[in-house]
Amino acid sequence: MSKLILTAALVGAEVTRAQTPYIPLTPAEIAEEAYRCHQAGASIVHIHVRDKDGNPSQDKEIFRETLRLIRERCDIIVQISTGGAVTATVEERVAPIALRPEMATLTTGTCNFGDDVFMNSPQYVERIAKALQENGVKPEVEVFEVGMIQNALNLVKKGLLSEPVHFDLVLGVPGAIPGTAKNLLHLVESLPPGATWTVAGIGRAELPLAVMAIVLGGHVRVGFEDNIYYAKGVLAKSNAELVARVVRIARECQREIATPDEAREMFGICRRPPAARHQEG
Ligand code: KMH
Ligand code: ZN
Repeated sequence: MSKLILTAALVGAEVTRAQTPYIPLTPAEIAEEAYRCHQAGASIVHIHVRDKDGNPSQDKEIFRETLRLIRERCDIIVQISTGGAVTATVEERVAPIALRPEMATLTTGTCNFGDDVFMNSPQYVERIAKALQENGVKPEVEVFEVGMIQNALNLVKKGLLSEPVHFDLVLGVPGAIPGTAKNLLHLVESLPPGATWTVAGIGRAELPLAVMAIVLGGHVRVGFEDNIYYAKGVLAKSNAELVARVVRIARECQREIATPDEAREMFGICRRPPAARHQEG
């Protein structure tokens, strides 16, 4: 089995300080949290950013500053969100891709998202896929429903997405595919040959689905974007606590943890020289 790639989804667009005082919101807080997760064993951080009032933002300059501060602290792979918040326009969502991060997300279909709709029309998806391709950014395809896998394969046919495709299977968002073991198996069995996959279980689904991914040969995402609790009623004090627990379980299962460079190699990410990283756009 390949080494386990751990992603920490540090902040998201929805979680507030009222829900957890431990959520990092400013570029400096996000960079510090990225460093802690790197030390705990994560090789990728998935990041959103917030404005000065703590509201979700796709502002390229806030992303630029956050990327710079993370890069000062450690060599973790930074994966930016092109999903943003449900209120973001497609142009806002595309904007930070010009910074040419090593990775970014690409959701390949529309779904309900709590009381809202996470809009990813074919036109939106193609717009984002093209921007990723033009900027040489490795996509992580976010799958909230099984049909989104086929939509990704249609992008491959159109030449807008390169194989092998890397998927993030997101289970447990209210309004989309529920976070059950059976659903994870169905999604994994629906992937094309050669694909790699990570699982992101939302809320209480985070831990059991992470354990399944460890033994099935997938990869794991944890973090406050998906789940703010360490145990029932007990808030995690840092994203790094959630990362460290998965590292301990994986080691007990004899699954080694990938370093950022090993993850780059597994995902075919061309390592950009430090000076060239995040300087574009
Ligand atoms: N905040 C969600 C509406 C992504 O990062 O690409 C979308 C999301 C997916 O978080
Ligand atoms: Zn996200």
